[in-house]
Amino acid sequence: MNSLEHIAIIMDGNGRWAKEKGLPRTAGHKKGVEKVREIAIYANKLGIKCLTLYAFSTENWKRPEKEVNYLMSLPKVFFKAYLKELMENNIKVEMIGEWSRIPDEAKSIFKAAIKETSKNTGMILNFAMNYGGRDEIVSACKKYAKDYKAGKAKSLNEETFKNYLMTAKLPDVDLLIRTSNEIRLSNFLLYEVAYSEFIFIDRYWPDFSCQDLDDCIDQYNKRGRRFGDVTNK
Ligand code: V0D
Repeated sequence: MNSLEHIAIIMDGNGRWAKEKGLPRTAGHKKGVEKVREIAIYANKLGIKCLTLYAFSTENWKRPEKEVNYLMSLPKVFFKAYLKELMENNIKVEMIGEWSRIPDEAKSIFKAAIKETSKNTGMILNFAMNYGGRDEIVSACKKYAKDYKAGKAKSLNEETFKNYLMTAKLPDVDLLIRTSNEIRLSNFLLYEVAYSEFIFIDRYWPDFSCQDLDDCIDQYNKRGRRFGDVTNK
């Protein structure tokens, strides 16, 4: 069986879920938050080391201001409702993305949650917030150039470059799941998914279940990952 340390999920379909039910989009997002809790607790119980969730992309700023504001209120809703449970489950919260544009209130809530859970040793629940894969790579290049200029840089190769990415300390992504039947990467973890398995599931994120996660993991385990090598690692 292939080891499965890091799962990344593009949580798509909240708007469509709501529309089909005749509800406002915000109702879909709210349901989506509850789903984040359910899946995170379950993944931690399964022994997954890291779960990266695409919460807000650099593209999402183009949405109507009201929706953006609502989305930015969700981290607070999430932590208010579930921080205690995250602590009880030994889950550690982390974040990747470009912090600068995040509203101050949301930013201070993240910081508090990251700090409060920093000593937990269970699963890393990693939120991608105002994250873009190309932006991450360009930022890494800039950081490297700065180190190079200061004479602090090691020679550049795939391994040393990884250290400049926001995911430097995280294991490689083994499995990437996208819900809602969209077959695109949408600028999510570009460098990190070089050898990942991809699963696109026809299920809106609010309807995604622990059983669905089990099914994805079963599928992952059935696929022999070979890294271009003939031996099955
Ligand atoms: C809406 C589906 C949790 C996707 C899930 C700011 C769209 C629910 C968070 C969250 C969102 C983020 C950071 C954090 C704690 C919780 C979240 C956003 C959207 C965008 F530290 N759900 N969630 N953030 N949705």
